[in-house]
Amino acid sequence: MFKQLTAAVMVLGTGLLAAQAVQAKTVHVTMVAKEVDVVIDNKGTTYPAWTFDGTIPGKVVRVTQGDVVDFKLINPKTNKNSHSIDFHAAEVHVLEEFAPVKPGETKHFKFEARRPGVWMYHCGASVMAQHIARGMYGIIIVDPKEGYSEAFPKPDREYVLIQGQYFPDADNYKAMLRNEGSEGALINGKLFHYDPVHDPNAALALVSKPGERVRFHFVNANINNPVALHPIAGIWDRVYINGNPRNVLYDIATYGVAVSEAVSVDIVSPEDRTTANAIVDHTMSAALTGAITVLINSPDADPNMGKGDNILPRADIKPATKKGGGHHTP
Ligand SMILES: [Cu+2]
Repeated sequence: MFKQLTAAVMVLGTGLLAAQAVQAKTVHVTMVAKEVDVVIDNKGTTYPAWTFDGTIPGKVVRVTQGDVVDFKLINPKTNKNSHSIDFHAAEVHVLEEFAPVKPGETKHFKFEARRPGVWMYHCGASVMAQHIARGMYGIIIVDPKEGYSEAFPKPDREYVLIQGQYFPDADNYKAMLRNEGSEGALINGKLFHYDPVHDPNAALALVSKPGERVRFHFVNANINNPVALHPIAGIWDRVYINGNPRNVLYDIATYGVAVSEAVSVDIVSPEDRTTANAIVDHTMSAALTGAITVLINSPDADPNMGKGDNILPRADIKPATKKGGGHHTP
């Protein structure tokens, strides 16, 4: 009897916990616009970037569907330019919440993340092409309030990959608008960031164990070019358009990602052997200038990679003493 009661109480307790887990909350997010030099490749080439919080891309914002994002953008008076933020997950007023913020000013607004999925955020200040090309973009993940399900299984690991176009001539926005002068593809802010095969200076590759489900949250932050997202030596087990569990496709070789689109794609490697994939933008002009990411599926995979706060690994490369363009091909 006592055992049954205890079990009943435990079930009740679990139910309460589950109910609490989906209760909407307010998530406070602050970003500081920073016009700073950042390292743009694995050998330490620096670039005069415009950023959220000093990195390309900005930090991962992660909330649950129904949460209110209480957002603050600080534009320090030491900056030269106005900046703004445009969350694709927000349904607001483009001329109010998303308005440019002058140096020395702060913008504060709230929005409810009503719809689940993965969404780009970016600066929309003029000239927008330049603000995005120089690095002001990131991802907001809105986890579905229902949680995981058969249609949307819990992944064993997750990685964020954000692709951008690299324009070494950072001031030449006219060239950017003509789509001229782009000399590489950035993945999470660096050329060949996770590709030790094509870049001997690359310190990082992404990892999983054989048979694990790895979910990539991918954002096309190019200013002009679509992306042909393909896992070489693998197949996307599922593609969730815009990261929404209801928008599922199966068994896809290449998924076309429009400019500003975000997508979640799953890969499940064979259980019985070590494999490796090259996650590429199959557009050759992008792949061969930086958009290749190596995923190694082996039993000795670091158990911490692709989990918790480690879904957007950043190689910590010291700036090289000599400045210059970072153009190189494998
Ligand atoms: Cu900006």
